[in-house]
Amino acid sequence: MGAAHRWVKTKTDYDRNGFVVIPDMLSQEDCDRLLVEAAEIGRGNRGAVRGIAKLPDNLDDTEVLSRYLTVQFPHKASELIRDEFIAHPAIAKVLSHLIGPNVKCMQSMLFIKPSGKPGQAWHQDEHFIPTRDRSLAGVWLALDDATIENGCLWVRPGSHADGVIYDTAPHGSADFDSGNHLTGTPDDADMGIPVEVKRGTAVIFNGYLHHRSLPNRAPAGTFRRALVNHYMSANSMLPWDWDGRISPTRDMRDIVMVCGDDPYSWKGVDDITYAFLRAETTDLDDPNHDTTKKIF
Ligand SMILES: O=C(O)CCC(=O)C(=O)O
Repeated sequence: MGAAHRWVKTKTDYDRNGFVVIPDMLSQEDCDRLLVEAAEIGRGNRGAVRGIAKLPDNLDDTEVLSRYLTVQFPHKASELIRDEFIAHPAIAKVLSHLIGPNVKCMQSMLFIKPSGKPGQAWHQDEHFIPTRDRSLAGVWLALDDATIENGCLWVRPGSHADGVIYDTAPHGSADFDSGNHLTGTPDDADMGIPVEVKRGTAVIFNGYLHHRSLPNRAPAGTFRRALVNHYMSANSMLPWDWDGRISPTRDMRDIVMVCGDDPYSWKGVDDITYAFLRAETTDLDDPNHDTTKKIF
């Protein structure tokens, strides 16, 4: 199969299933560099991350990383992630085929997920990050082999296709971080399929796809690390209030261009988001636990 046909097949699969798996999106060396960077972020040795204080130098990487489930917006604290991995050429190339020639990024997340930490309940990313044209795509980059045991992604293939954002309700389970999961979908009991992948693989999924992950039940001292970036067509404005952190807006402009042109470049770009440690909300008895908020 020639390159052009391969791209057509990749796009057809993405449109039909709502996700594609692309092995070797990152080299093993890139994964190593990102894992070193993750530990430096965790030590407080990169830019400010709200919720992370500078740690003593004598802690090893495992001791450092075991403290964290997810760092939100790591590209705001890490030059490496911002300059090399948001608009990584291999990612830009695939997205230009899946989304269109003009692509921008508005979010990154660094999952550390040490053994014993919870998963993420069924959700749709467009519930949190609304685009006008349904072009949101998550690029989930495995930095460790992701397995059922250590909490890989699970997806419901084709669940994006009806273009409906479903309601959410408390899940009441300690297996999952945050409070809510999807409800009232065509089949809430659908277990979906696990997406077990090797390190360096990208799982690219549509913002309407129902997806989740289970807890990391692998032996103590191990991790299921992944860098997840969210992208969309730059032709669409982004009416995203950053989950209530900023005033309602027609077009959130804290974006990074990934490929092509920005039709709204005349608006300039903002610098309003910041890196922070995502609060873990598995303590469902905590009266301050806000089940309505979650950022993906
Ligand atoms: O990596 C995970 O555990 C969950 C990722 C996820 O839900 C997302 O990227 O939207």
